[in-house]
Amino acid sequence: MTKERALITGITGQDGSYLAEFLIGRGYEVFGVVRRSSSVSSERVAHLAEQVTFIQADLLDQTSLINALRQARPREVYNLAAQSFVPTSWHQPVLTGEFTALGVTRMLEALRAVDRDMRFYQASSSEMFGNPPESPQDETTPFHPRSPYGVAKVYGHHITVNYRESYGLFACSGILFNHESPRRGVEFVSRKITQGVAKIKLGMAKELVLGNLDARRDWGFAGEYVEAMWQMLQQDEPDDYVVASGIAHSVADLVRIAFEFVHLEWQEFVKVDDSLFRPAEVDHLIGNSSKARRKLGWQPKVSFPELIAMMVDQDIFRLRKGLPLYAAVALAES
Ligand code: NAP
Ligand code: G4F
Repeated sequence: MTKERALITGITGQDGSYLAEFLIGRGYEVFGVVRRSSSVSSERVAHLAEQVTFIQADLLDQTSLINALRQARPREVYNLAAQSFVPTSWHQPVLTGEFTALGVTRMLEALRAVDRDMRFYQASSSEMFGNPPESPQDETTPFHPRSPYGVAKVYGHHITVNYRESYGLFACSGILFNHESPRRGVEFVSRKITQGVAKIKLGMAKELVLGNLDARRDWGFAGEYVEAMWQMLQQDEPDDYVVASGIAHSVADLVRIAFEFVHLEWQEFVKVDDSLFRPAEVDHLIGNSSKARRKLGWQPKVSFPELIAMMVDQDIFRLRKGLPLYAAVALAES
């Protein structure tokens, strides 16, 4: 039987690695877009190297995207690539716009040029809500982004909807709230905390320096959020969905639970540095994913404390074994 084919941009990132695993598990032939770099950035997918076909292309280069689609001929295209770190978007606003906003149009144009029947998933973000007028946020909540990243994602969302309405493409926008994992980038607050706690526990660090502890987010486990992406592309009609746990916690809660897991008092180790506060903060996000639960049958299973425990546990395991930062570790190993 011929395998279904899927192409993932951003396959070397957190979500790309989980989505590739998930699709391979469902019998897909997976193609992954990687950009040229002088050093290899494929730690997260090293364990999948034999099962994925990597294609060199870049969101900045239209021709490379067209050629990637011509080579892979996928049924499903998952556009996960982006400049995804909010603070960097203030330092590199134009580049963030090029990758995270215009990159979406380049992908959609590539799809239009090669095969309009391909199904398209756009990785939209709860950062689009920014300072929202209502709580919790759902698919109808107006956007009020608070960073160049959030603004770029609003563009990516609207252009996806626009191409669906203009050209009849099967294009979906998944508005995902924060999702974390042991493969999360170390600059994001969850992993910065769990790695910091692991280092302190092992005597490799003495303190953990953070910014705004009062910010609240709706955090879930990336490994199960990628399933919602796939489910969106299996529906009869394309649509947009919020994917969230429906529970918000503060950064301070995350800190407390992570330190409790290793039986340490967080107050003895955590310092707040004002320079880590953002020019404009997103104070409180909480998602209402009832549409995804109803129509996709999706629902999260891993709780917030379980997620933090998993991340601290694996950070301790990696540090003890001297494993790379993003190496996939089987849960049973750690
Ligand atoms: P991530 O770990 O930062 O991964 C980003 C990926 O994009 C990497 O594979 C990176 O490749 C690739 N990339 C960046 N610029 C590129 C370019 N010019 N051409 C080709 N590839 C490029 O992000 P993530 O957490 O997996 O998130 C996946 C997507 O979901 C992103 O679009 C993000 O904005 C969005 N999102 C994430 C969350 C979340 O909580 N994680 C929530 C909502 C939405 P390199 O390895 O070469 O850098
Ligand atoms: O972990 P963060 O950097 O994630 P943020 O800004 O919410 O963005 C992430 O989630 C979005 C979905 O809503 C994605 F679209 C986006 O790509 C990314 O994956 O920061 C979370 C909160 C912020 O309020 C920040 O001010 O944590 C606060 N924080 C406090 N101290 C910190 C720190 N954030 C970071 N990165 N580092 C700190 O030391």
